[in-house]
Parts: sequence; C-alpha cells; structure tokens
Amino acid sequence: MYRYITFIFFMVFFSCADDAEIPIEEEPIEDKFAFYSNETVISAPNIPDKRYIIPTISDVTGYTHYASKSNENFMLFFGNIYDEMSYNSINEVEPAPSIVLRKTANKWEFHKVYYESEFWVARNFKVLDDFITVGDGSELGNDPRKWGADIWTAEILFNGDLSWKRVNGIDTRGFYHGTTSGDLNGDGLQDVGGTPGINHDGINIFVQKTNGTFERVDDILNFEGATPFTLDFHDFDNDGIDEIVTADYGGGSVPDSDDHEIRIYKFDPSTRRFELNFKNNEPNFYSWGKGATSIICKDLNNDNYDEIVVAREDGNRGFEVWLNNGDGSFSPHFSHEFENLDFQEFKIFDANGDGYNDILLNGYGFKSDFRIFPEQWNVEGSRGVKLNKLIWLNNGDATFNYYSEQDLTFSGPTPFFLHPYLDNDILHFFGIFQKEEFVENEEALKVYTWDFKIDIK
Ligand SMILES: [Ca+2]
Ligand SMILES: [Ca+2]
Ligand SMILES: [Ca+2]
Ligand SMILES: [Ca+2]
Repeated sequence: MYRYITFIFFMVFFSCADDAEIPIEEEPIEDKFAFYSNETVISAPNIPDKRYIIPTISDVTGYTHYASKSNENFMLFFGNIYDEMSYNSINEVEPAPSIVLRKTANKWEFHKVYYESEFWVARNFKVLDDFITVGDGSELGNDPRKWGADIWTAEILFNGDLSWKRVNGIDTRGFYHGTTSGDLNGDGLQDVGGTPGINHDGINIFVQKTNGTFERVDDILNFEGATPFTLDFHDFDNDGIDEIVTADYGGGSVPDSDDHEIRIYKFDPSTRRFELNFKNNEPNFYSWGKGATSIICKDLNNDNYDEIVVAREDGNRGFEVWLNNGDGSFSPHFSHEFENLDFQEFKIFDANGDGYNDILLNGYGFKSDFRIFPEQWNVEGSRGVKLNKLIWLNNGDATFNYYSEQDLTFSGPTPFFLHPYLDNDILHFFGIFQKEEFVENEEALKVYTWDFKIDIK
C-alpha cells in the first residue's frame, strides 16, 4: 500500500502545480485500494434470544453476498442459534431468523430480518440465477443420525427482498451440510440436493414440481459407497440436464489412492437414473488426505468446457482444479495447500477483468497470511488484515497465482472473516465484527462493518 499512496500524493502535487493560476477545485483522486468502515445496529425485535445475532454474523460459514436486479448489494446471514453445543435436538431450541445488510454509498448497514426462514446452524448454499438455496448443517446431540433440519430456497425479488420456501417436509429433515441446486429434469425449475442428509445416509434429492413444492426422489441417483460431504448439480455437456458432482470426505492420513476423489453421475435415459459416468482420485494434490467442503463448476480456460473446483479441509486448507477434457472426463490440473491461511469456501468470478475466471477465498482465522499480528482467538489484537492470498488469478490455462502486484495489507480493520464479491465489476471484500454491545432494553446489537475495494482491473 505504501508505494501506491506515495504515487497518489505525487500526482496531486503535480496536478496542483499545473493548475496553480486557475482556482478550480481538485477532483478527489479515487484510490484503487481502499476500505470504508461503518457502525450499524442490527435490530431483531422478535428474535428468540438477542445473543443469536452473534453467531449469525460471525460464524465462518452460512453467509453470502447477493445482488438484486435493481443493482443493489446485500449480505445475507443465514440464521444461527446461540450456544448450539448445549442442546441435544432442534426441538429444544427456537430457530434463528436470517439477517440482511445492504450496501449504501460504500457502507454496509442493517437492512432486514427474515423470521420466516428458520435455521439452527445454516452452512452451505448456492446462488443460482434468482434463487439462493441453503442447507442447515446443525449438529445438535451425540447421534449424527438424528441431526436433522431443513433446506430452504430464497427467491431474490427485483428490489432485493427474499421470498423463502422450505424444500423438505418436517418428516424429511436431515443433516444438510452440503447443499446444491440445479435442473435435473430439464423443466427449467430448480431442483435441490442435500448430503449427508436424512439419517446421515446418503444424498437426498428434491425435484421441484410445477406447483412450486418439492418431491423427494432419492431413487433417481444410483449412488454407492461412502456418503460425500458436498455435491453440486451442473450441466457439463449442455444438454439441459445437470449432472450430479460429488467430492469425498475422508483422508485424515498420508494420502493414498482412495483420496481426493470426484465423481460425476449422468442421467441415463435407459435406466431413468443418474449413473456413475466418471470417477477419479488424485492423492498427490495435497501432502495430507483432505475432506471436500464445497464444489463450484466454471470454465477456467475459456474452451467452453467447465472445470470442477473443490475446497478441502483437514489440517491445512486447500483447493484443487480438475480440468474438463471435453469428453466427459476430468484430469487433475492444479492445487494449492495453504501453510498460513485458513479459508472456508470460495467464489469464482473474473476479478481483474482479463476475461478469465479467478478464484476468490473466504478468509478467516488467525494465521499470518491473513492477520498482521496473528494470535489465536484474538481478532482485535490482530490489528488488521492481509488480502493478497485470498485472490487467486487465472493464468489463462486454469492454473493460478495469488495477487502480488501490490501489498494488500490494511491496518485497522478487524473482521471475523472477509467475503469476496463483485460490485460494478470491481472486486470487493466484506467484513464484520462485534463486541457484544447490545442496545439496552432492545433486541439489538451494534456491529462494525468494512468494505474493501480492490480494483485490480
Ligand atoms: Ca427441474
Ligand atoms: Ca448434462
Ligand atoms: Ca474449460
Ligand atoms: Ca481474471
């Protein structure tokens, strides 16, 4: 940052000198790298417990940016109950509402609470066209088979409001840590998948009917083997019917031939089911066997065949790229294992405007590639954040290097996490923090927000 600020001052000096005899007001020179801070009060009068607001806004997963057709930016925090470890069942504790912030003139402010979306601990989501689909991955009690809550979809209306719908029924609640959406039958209506699912037993599929309700049809997927932790629906061959992609959990040791697996199931008209069409493993992606937590499929080398990107955890975090060979098969292509950075999930978009999709990470945690003064559990003591290694730019061939042209270290902001998004095609990151400053006699909490503008175009 220092070099850039020096450059700005230099420009201002010469600009003034040139115009010395003409008393016109200088246009402010906009910085390409800047952050804007704000304080806002989240007010949720009908929340079961105002302490719910804390995990809802600070948990490392269960939030996303979305934009409305009216071109406004929103941050959606799916609900999260307080002190989840002290309950044995969702029946013991009221669900949490979802909270939305809105961006106005570079600042993020409290916007709205959605009480109708009932979550205990929301986790993964997919934003697809005008819908956000999200699963509840709450783990209340000691028996994973009894973990059970809901998948929700929210339609993004023109003004950014959300219209919520529960996908499953009360009798088909499951452990929906991995959740996705897409069209499995070519009727244009988004269908939904969740895993490890009901009874922790596999993959649950809900096909949307024309009346907008969903029908559980697990049988259309011919899946055998260990239950995956994450999945995606994606149409790789552009026939209008999505394939089902899974990535394995497991590992936890020196990698073997069975680690870092992806599978693709394709609809087979002769069996009327999704059958295994491709499977591959790459133990050498990482030095330690990891478990997949999310999948995004996008074209990374502009050959019109979409690649598969998988985020993994267990020990150090990492992500990997499987190259689409164009014939239904995928080859191990690129991976990165982090020494000093924690991230949870990611987004893919073109961050530097070169026409190639980049990988942007949700950074969090207390390691030295994210915090200036890294110290476990001490966000305020870290006194700032580093953004370089959250930005992985595409070399044009689906290999990636982190952004290193400028040092993106910002002292001051102390967000729990940083979340990447595009605003008018410019890369931004959102961050938030709170200090348990509840408003007296109200169900409201003061929070601190930051918006980082990272113009690398
Ligand atoms: Ca459909
Ligand atoms: Ca297809
Ligand atoms: Ca490609
Ligand atoms: Ca790019």
